[in-house]
Amino acid sequence: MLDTLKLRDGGLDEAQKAQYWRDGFLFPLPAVSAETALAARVELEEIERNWLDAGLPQPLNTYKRVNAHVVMPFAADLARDPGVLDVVEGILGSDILIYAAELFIKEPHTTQIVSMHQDLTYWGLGAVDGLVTAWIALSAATPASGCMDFVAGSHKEAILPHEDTFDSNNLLSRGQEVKVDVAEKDKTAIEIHPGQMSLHHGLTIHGSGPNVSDDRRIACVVRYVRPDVTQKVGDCDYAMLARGRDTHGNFTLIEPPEEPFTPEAIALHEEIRRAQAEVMMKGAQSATEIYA
Ligand SMILES: O=C(O)CCC(=O)C(=O)O
Repeated sequence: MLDTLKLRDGGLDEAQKAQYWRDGFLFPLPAVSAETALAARVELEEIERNWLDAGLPQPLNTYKRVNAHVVMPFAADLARDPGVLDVVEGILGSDILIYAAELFIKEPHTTQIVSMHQDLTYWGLGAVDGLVTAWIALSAATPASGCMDFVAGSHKEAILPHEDTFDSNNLLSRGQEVKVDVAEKDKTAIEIHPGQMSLHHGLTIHGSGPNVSDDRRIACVVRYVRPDVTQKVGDCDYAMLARGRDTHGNFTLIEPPEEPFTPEAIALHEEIRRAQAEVMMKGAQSATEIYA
């Protein structure tokens, strides 16, 4: 287990920024305190108890996997946490929008994996540098619990061809897999612990294995964009202002929720999900529940 990287005045120093741009990822970074991570997990598990069978328009899993920050206050709070944003600012600059927040959960002793892929493949945003993902651990992410593996330097590639598998054992929407054989020796295991995070570039090849541990592997995964990023495939797209100003107006700005699953937030979530499904599922040969 690596030591947490030391920040300078809460942010990245020049060597850490250079490492991110060289490798396409950086970890283990402090995100929130272990207490805050635990409180977020408790809130998530309360939502799982209270809302699973509460007659939501979509299955609860859809709200967890797609734009959780629109309907779950704890996800919007984590995404706007000043400690996280101070670090993200070192990559994107001082104007920061939240493009998405997703809960990637692997239950103990399950076989679900994430195939090796590049995030930007189906998002309609192009092969941009202005998107970074903060993967915030709410439980231990270790090789046993199915932590992510990154391929260093792979963000310098274009968007590579991917194949859709629609495999139900794959947590990704299309089960997409990059058509490149990644050797085990080229993978870096991203072990992080509750309250820590990793950052990765939108083109970095990454995936993760099954959770053979006794605990759930829970991450709140936040995608941040600079305001100059644009949706190039869909007619419109959405983002939440996290810090600074929206200097470009490329996204419809949305507000964080005050309570879980208010009717207004559910309606907004559906509007965004439909717009993003047009882009995410373009050309797909099969359907998937979260973007149905
Ligand atoms: O949580 C995982 O194992 C994979 C998440 C992922 O693909 C991502 O954060 O881009």
